[in-house]
Amino acid sequence: MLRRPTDPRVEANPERLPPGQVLTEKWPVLHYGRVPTYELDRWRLRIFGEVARETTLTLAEVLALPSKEVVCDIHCVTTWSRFDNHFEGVPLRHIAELAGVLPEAAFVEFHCYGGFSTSVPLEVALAEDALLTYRHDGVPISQEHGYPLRALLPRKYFWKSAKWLEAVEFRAQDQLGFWERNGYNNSADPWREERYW
Ligand SMILES: Nc1nc2c(c(=O)[nH]1)N[C@H]1C(S)=C(S)[C@@H](COP(=O)(O)O)O[C@H]1N2
Ligand SMILES: [Mo]
Repeated sequence: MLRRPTDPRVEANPERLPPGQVLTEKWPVLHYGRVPTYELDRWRLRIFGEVARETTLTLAEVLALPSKEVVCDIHCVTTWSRFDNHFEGVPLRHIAELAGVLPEAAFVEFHCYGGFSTSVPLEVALAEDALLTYRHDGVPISQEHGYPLRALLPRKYFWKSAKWLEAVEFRAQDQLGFWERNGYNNSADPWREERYW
């Protein structure tokens, strides 16, 4: 991670880099536990909880859903930020509509390979830039970055962007996730430096 105080994008707009963050060009790989290798014909995405229609999708079905591109900056709690990421995927809004999210739902919990989980308030998941993403900068999300599907919640520190997603649960009450139980701030707003408890 190189400190680049002279990066033209930061010079042009110093506010763009949240407090305490350092710009990086590379995309570091960070997670707890090992990287899964899925047999893709067995991978499923399950959508459940406070919904009218519990739904299970194959990868082909996920890829066939309406998609959009989000260009965003990502901010990791370990202080690296990476600008201008092009992500493509299904808006979480669309997933909520598909399953018929109920009025009781107020949080979304992401369940991943190996028991990893994280959560956000419903309004964060329904924001325009919140995706289930399968492409980054024009290529499929790589194995170590969450293939075949990960969450993208660019308004939050990047640990909320769960890799190797297996289920999306709409919940009435919040449920602390893996990092949140281990000292990370559940709100995770990079602009307010909500890093740890
Ligand atoms: N399934 C899973 N997703 C995860 C994690 C993890 O341990 N398991 N770590 C989070 C953390 S702490 C970070 S910083 C980002 C890193 O994403 P990257 O490796 O694509 O940069 O993934 C997040 N998503
Ligand atoms: Mo992280």
